[in-house]
Amino acid sequence: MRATHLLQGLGCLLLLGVGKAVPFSPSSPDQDLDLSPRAELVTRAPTCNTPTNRACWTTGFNINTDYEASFPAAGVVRNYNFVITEHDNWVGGDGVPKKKAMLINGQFPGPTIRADWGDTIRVTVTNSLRVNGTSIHWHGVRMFNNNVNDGANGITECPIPPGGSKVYTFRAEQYGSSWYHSHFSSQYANGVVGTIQIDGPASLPYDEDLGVFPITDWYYGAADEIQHSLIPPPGAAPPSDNVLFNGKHVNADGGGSYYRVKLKPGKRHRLRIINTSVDNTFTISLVNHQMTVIESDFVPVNAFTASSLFLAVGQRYDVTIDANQAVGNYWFNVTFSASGLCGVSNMPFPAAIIQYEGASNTALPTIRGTPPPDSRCEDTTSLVPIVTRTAPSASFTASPSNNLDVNLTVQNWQGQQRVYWKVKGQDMNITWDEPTLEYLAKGNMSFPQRYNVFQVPQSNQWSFWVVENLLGVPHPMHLHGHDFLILGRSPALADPFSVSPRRYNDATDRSKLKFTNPTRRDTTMLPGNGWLVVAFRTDNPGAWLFHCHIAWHVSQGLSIQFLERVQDIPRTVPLNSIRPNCDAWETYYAASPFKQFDSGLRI
Ligand SMILES: *[C@@H]1O[C@H](CO)[C@@H](O)[C@H](O)[C@H]1NC(C)=O
Ligand SMILES: *[C@@H]1O[C@H](CO)[C@@H](O)[C@H](O)[C@H]1NC(C)=O
Ligand SMILES: *[C@@H]1O[C@H](CO)[C@@H](O)[C@H](O)[C@H]1NC(C)=O
Ligand SMILES: *[C@@H]1O[C@H](CO)[C@@H](O)[C@H](O)[C@H]1NC(C)=O
Ligand SMILES: *[C@@H]1O[C@H](CO)[C@@H](O)[C@H](O)[C@H]1NC(C)=O
Ligand SMILES: *[C@@H]1O[C@H](CO)[C@@H](O)[C@H](O)[C@H]1NC(C)=O
Ligand SMILES: [Cu+2]
Repeated sequence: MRATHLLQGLGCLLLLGVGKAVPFSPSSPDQDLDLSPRAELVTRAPTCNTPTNRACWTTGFNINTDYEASFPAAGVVRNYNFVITEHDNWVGGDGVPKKKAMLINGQFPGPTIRADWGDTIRVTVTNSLRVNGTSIHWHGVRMFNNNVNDGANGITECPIPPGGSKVYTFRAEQYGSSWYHSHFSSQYANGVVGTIQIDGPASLPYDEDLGVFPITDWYYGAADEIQHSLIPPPGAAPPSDNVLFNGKHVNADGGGSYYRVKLKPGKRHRLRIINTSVDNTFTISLVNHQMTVIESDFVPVNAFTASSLFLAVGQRYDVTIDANQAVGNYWFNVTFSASGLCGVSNMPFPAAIIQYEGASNTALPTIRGTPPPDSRCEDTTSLVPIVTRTAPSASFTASPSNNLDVNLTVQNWQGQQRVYWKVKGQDMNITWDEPTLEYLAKGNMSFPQRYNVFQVPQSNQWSFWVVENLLGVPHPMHLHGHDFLILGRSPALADPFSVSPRRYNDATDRSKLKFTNPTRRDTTMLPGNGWLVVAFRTDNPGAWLFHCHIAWHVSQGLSIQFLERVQDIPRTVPLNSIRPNCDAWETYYAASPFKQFDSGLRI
């Protein structure tokens, strides 16, 4: 195996962050909507959104509305009940038993949360696991003035103990497609994950909305055991056992079945593709069809057409697909980078099937198609957001204070060698029952070094960060509480291990940065032995994680937290609201034989 392979699996730690601050004033009474995935909403917003005009939403709100400035008044409250349970040798959607599954409402993927733009979402999470805590992070949800609902245990809350429950409440200020997942160590690799669909305007007309389409790597082992096996060097991530499309796929022995995406001939369909992987990043392509991207993460973009798309863990693409080919079945392929740098799978050619109405329900596609160009593990930065943002170039100075370097070390831990990922020389290692917000509640600003706290105190300023990768392994970097502007990065190389680290050099690299409406999203790739410059505006007080979204890496420490406008946090969120759950967790954990053995954070 190549060294690059070995390193790719090193765990990142993830931190979750949730925010909440704006008082909610729902205009209609709560309704209990027991929505199975893709079920129609009981109550829809009145809308001018039609197949010929998707840009329209409702009076005063359309595709050009800046949703960081305004969004529709509180509509319906969407109530969900999530009960997380534990299952041994659970037979998943590919027909193979998984040693340990942890499922929401007994299903994988978990229930789809569906709401209209502006609605209030309220999810009651009950932990019915045997011994694990849990916390649920709502990936990409801005959580404006709502840090306490970000679901990052050890940062914004204590874990929910077995037998406990917690209500998460937040507004659907953004619209589009996303997902949620446990942030308790590598628990989401056991199945604690589901999708979010928030209906709103779109940058292109389409006829049919096919809903969410999560694609994920899948492991037959138990997440805890895999994570334990990564403690000693090289600590490299294992290949996934399979790749599931909306929870389904064939298995290596020929069992299981392909997921079929149904298209209506002659119609234009919207599909919300979400990478809910633990480790694997991949490229998708459709035999004989193009995809038109209309939104990336929660950011609507000028529509553009592509024959293949690379999705890092956590990234989403809303695409339209025209059913303009002969009625039949076509492969929907997932392809891994030949470099192995973006993860590997024991399932070499994962695929779903695009099936036209009128085509055989059982026949397999016959055209193999052409493999897409190798992604080199690099996401596109040519997306053009419809609502523009410009960062002031004069405000950007690269200095040691905004430099974050990512490196790997091996250190002694409890008498054995252990792999750590460090940012600026420190691996993240939080204490579950002392979240950052608890420190603030006590008025204690003396955070342990291992909390990796970076203060951004000024209000409504642009905050610039230069991230440098001192190793060849690329990392999908995710920020909570914000979309960041991707100002620039070094190009991905076919073999990033062949060069020494390329650091950001202001004299030669500044001219390569794009300050005027660059790609804006919440997750992007940090190139191997390369650099990345991102910027966000300090408009959302809170403790927000910035971490690698490879669950194994976040568990191994690859995370920091931005403590944004700490003086404003207490007036935007009720810090004492986290106390009851923390009390319950402390009581539980003191008596539990199952202790934290990693950063405590994973996506
Ligand atoms: C989480 O649960 C798994 C499976 O029950 C167990 O093996 C592991 O020790 C638990 N970890 C923690 C930290 O509770
Ligand atoms: C999902 O993200 C992971 C990690 O970045 C990546 O290895 C995988 O290829 C992605 N999957 C898709 C379908 O893009
Ligand atoms: C798509 O997937 C199918 C089924 O695994 C495979 O036979 C075909 O070669 C793949 N095509 C491409 C372009 O990867
Ligand atoms: C990165 O880590 C390696 C191994 O621990 C170490 O030798 C090297 O000096 C580190 N690089 C920097 C720039 O700190
Ligand atoms: C603040 O937290 C630090 C780190 O846990 C601790 O050492 C210190 O005693 C605390 N200070 C106060 C005033 O509680
Ligand atoms: C995290 O920090 C605690 C407290 O200092 C320490 O006991 C533990 O070993 C650390 N965990 C790791 C994985 O280094
Ligand atoms: Cu990583």
